[in-house]
Amino acid sequence: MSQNPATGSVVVSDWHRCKDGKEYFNKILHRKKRKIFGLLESPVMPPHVAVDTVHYKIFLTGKSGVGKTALAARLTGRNIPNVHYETTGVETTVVFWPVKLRDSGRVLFLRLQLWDCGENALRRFDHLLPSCKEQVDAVLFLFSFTDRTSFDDLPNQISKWTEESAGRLVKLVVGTKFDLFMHCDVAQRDVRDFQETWRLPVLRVGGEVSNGLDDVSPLLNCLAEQLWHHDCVTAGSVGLQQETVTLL
Ligand SMILES: Nc1nc2c(ncn2[C@@H]2O[C@H](COP(=O)(O)OP(=O)(O)O)[C@@H](O)[C@H]2O)c(=O)[nH]1
Ligand SMILES: [Mg+2]
Repeated sequence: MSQNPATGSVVVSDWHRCKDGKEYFNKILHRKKRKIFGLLESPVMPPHVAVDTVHYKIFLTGKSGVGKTALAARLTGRNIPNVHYETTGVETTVVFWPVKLRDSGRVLFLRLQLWDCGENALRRFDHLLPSCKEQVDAVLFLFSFTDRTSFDDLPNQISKWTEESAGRLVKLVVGTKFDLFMHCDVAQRDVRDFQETWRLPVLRVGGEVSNGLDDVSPLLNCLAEQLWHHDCVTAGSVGLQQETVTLL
């Protein structure tokens, strides 16, 4: 697997704050709040604006109560459930996110389908995990800053997915409940050490969901970068293989 791209090297960071991004970000907002998209809905751009939409399937994993359902809500601009109840099966949510590629200036709409599955349901129904894994593009490994065991279990979780996927997957780590610093159980030094050892991006989330895009843009841009870079590397290596076959 190639090295992860540096933050901001693939897509324009903070594009949601730039003037030329406004037209695109307006399509995912409604009265200054995030627009909720159903499974069959998508942002509609005027005919003269050609934008390709790239589809990705993203699986959220982490122990029960770590904040998977809350993260899916946060990324779509919905309120976080105050009371924890175990997700009863699989819940899928669609997030649209426009990005501008730094090299070419090309604009893409990412359509991220988030798959959030309750841990109990996964244990009880054997068919759920295979369908979550089918054609998955990225896995978000969640740990909670207030639960040390969820952090300590990350290497185990990541290794399991790495063995199976053989580098086909984008992996990101998300630390939740970063707002509950009084109860923090994971030191920043430990996070830095983890990041150096595993060479995976670690993002931090927490607090109330805001209506603005500042809250979600670091995570969504980071995910966009990793996914697009991964696609380019895969397409490049496929191209090379085909060239070799033609030469032979
Ligand atoms: N303060 C705070 N609470 C959170 C955060 N994320 C999740 N929670 C709370 O933690 C509990 C479990 O979250 P949930 O998303 O249902 O966990 P899941 O079992 O992994 O889906 C809920 O009561 C949420 O309100 C966060 O970032 N900050
Ligand atoms: Mg849940």
